[in-house]
Amino acid sequence: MKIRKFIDQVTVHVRAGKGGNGSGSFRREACIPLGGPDGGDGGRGGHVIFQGSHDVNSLINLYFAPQLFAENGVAGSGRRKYGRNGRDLIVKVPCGTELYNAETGQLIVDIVEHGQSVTVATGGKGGLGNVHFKTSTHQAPVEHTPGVSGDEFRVTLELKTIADAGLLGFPNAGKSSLLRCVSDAQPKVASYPFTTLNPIVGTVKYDDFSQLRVADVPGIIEGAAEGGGLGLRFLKHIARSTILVYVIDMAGTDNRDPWDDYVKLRREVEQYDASLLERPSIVLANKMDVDQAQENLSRFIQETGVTPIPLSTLERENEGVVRFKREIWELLRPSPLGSWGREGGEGAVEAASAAPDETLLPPTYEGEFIHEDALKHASFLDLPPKSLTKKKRRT
Ligand SMILES: Nc1nc2c(ncn2[C@@H]2O[C@H](COP(=O)(O)OP(=O)(O)OP(=O)(O)O)[C@@H](O)[C@H]2O)c(=O)[nH]1
Ligand SMILES: [Mg+2]
Repeated sequence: MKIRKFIDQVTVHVRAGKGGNGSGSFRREACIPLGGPDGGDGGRGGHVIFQGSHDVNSLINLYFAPQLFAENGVAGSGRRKYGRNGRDLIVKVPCGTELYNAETGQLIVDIVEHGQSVTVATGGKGGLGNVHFKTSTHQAPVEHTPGVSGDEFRVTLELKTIADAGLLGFPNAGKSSLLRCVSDAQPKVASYPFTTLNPIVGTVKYDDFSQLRVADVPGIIEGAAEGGGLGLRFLKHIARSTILVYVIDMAGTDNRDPWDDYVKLRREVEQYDASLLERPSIVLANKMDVDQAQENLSRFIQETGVTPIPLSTLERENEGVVRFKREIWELLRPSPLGSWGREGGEGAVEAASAAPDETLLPPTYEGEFIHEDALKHASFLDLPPKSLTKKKRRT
């Protein structure tokens, strides 16, 4: 049986909750004649909220449960009691999900950040109870209004992986092998084409604690733009990458010409989106451990005028692999983790060695006084110097 594990496009039915009805009730109590109207309002219907989350990496949950209905508001009741609002439905989606209106094809929102919340369908307003219709000349109103329906429509979600660098190449070029070398990700590697069927993102870690995300997507073949192989479906996962990395099999496995591969790859990318060719790119000559590769590399440079980084993914500490890691770092300059909001761009190494900016450091005890009595009961605390503690004033 074929099991689907990765879904990057799905259409769901979104329905916000209906508002609760207003109540048409009258106060009835012993010794209170003519109690008057006391019907409360209905509660608001629940919203349908989409929220970006690092904890999910596929739209598979929505594929199997595409009906996203928020709770209806509760009706109002006597004694002027308001109905409860319907509970909001929060739908977690991976960062990089675009939401479109399925009927009009219009982009609703692009969710790119963890925690980013967007109310896509608003719950209907609750109805009014009969207390609102009381006037001096109309003292026993029976009028009350029903709750309004919430928004309801179909939404198409499209996931476009967010990574700093995207690996592009023909099947068997060694993209997954490279990702295994530079990151902790463990994509499957085998000598048959289309080993990788889903995009996989790996995190490359550096000594200064900075990180970069590299995406491996299924191989692209000639004619992918017309739907060949796995088509261009997966190029959208590369489209958000800041850097494009062309992985070329320099050994010319299966009688392929590496220089042709490079031209064809660029052509397919151009057919998908010509603006992608203007992105910064790196060309890698893989499988340089094979005898034929050196000869092919000279011809590659001659034919294309591009000098790629020669590497072999058979060893993790290969010179070319290390150079590739350094090059993507140089191009992107990620900021080291834990730098209290310091932005990238200045260069992580310089940033780490530079004198710390006072405003960016975490708060200290300075200027804060802790009462002596409080300290006696808090022996487990990492106590500040005595001078910072304040003596109890005796009166
Ligand atoms: N000799 C040699 N073989 C390599 C090298 N890198 C990868 N291979 C082999 O090439 C074959 C394909 O490697 P993969 O990493 O699966 O290639 P891929 O580009 O991810 O392929 P798809 O997922 O099918 O698109 C495997 O048999 C690897 O062992 C290398 O540097 N030298
Ligand atoms: Mg692969």
